[in-house]
Amino acid sequence: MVHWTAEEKQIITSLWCRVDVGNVGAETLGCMLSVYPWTQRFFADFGNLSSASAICGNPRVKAHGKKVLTSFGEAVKNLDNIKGTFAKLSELHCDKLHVDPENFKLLGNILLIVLASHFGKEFTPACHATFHKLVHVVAHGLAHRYH
Ligand code: HNI
Repeated sequence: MVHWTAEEKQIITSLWCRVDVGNVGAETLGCMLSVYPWTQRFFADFGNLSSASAICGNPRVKAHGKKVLTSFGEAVKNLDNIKGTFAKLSELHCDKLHVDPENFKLLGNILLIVLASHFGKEFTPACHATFHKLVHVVAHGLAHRYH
């Protein structure tokens, strides 16, 4: 099981309660779709994803980004049981959606960049290291069904 120090838990919860899941979620998902365009194939019914500005303005991207980041917040609430928390979602992404688990890592890395840009200097190296660990654990939890 993953171990979190008291300091790591403190860093995660104190930053996360200030994350605007709507904005950060939309930006993170939008950025993934722009920078890694092959991820668009999972969202074929989302409408216009033909350019970065189309992606940014796409209401389905915004809504889904919020949904994904809200779900990510469940990991923050359940740091000691991330695998269990994402068991059902892992089944969905694997069995139904057939999402390549590599993409969870891509999304996690983008989330780090978006958080760093939102929080600026407050996103200290300790913060970065802790969130890096968190996105890794979440990606691992979501990929669990594939193992
Ligand atoms: Ni993901 C649906 C959470 C990464 C493709 N995804 C969901 C839902 C949640 C969710 C919650 C809604 C489930 C439901 O309707 O019951 N996804 C997460 C989380 C991460 C993640 C927490 C990573 C941190 N998903 C990804 C990635 C891809 C992805 C990286 C593809 C590249 N997800 C999907 C697709 C759907 C989806 C596709 C269905 C979308 C729809 O509504 O049609």
